[in-house]
Amino acid sequence: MIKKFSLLLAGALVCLSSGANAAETWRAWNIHNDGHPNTAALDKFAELTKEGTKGEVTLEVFHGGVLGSQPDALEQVRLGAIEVGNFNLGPIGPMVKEANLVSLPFIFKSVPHMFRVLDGEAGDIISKAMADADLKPLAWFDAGARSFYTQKAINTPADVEGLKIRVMNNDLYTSMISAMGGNPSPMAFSEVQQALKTGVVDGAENNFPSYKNVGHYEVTKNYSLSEHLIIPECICVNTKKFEALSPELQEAVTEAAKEAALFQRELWEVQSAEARKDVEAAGIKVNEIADKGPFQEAMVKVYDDYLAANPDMKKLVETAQATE
Ligand code: GTR
Repeated sequence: MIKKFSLLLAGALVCLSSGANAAETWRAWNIHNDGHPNTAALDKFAELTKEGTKGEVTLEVFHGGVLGSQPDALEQVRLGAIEVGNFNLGPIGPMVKEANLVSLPFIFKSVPHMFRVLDGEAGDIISKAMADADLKPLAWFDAGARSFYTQKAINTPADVEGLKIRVMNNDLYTSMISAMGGNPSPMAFSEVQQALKTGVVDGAENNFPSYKNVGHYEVTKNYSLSEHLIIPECICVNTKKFEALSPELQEAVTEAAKEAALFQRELWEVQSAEARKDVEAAGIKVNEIADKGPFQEAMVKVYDDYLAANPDMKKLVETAQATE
């Protein structure tokens, strides 16, 4: 009897350590609420993962940033305390140097150009570096372009002078605002609306869905289309958790992420146009900037300083710039 029991126990242990049949539940972090395209895309990812892995991997998605701020959640995923999340590559830059490519202002000519860069050699280098840092990207989301919103319209870099502008956590964004004579204020996303309302900051920058979805449009009057940053987002998973899955399950989860990303990109196109219309209907003035040249010129110093401090990033920058 004892012998039989120990055999059974040994069998169970082998099974557990190989991870062969152990069904997994992964926690997924999402900063956005209902009504944002990424929320729908993450729910889709959960549905497709369950289907594709036949219930071997189940995702429990936590929306609205309830599992913590983005920089905290990134650390949690790296540690394996949260398994997966939809992250903006902006706050990943300080953790994974290669990912900072996308945070150089005006590095991409357009969203399609950004996807072409990610699908090429530069994307492979970024993906590998992120995976090595325990943030393996399974698929890329569209996040449009980020523009400034403030009380008065911005037409030239001089209009940013003296303004306190909220940015995400990344030294490149602080340099970007400083290069225009503004005062950068890094802050968690969840604090921005209150900071705008109370005048702690004069403005912020984001895409239309985020501007609308968390009510930033209620407390700023002008959205000026500087489109200075085009930052991709990822579905990123803790590398070790992912690699502990069987090759079949890895493939199924990757497929689910890629399909969810295609869904996200379609939704993004429709819903970011809708978000623009909605804020305009609510009285926001969307200000077209006739000439973005002066903004690009103001960024020369940002590139120079950055490349002087990170000469090993030069090749990656050139690869992105040379991508048609
Ligand atoms: C949004 C993005 C979030 C977060 C936020 C921010 O556009 O989807 O992940 O980065 O911007 O400004 O903090």
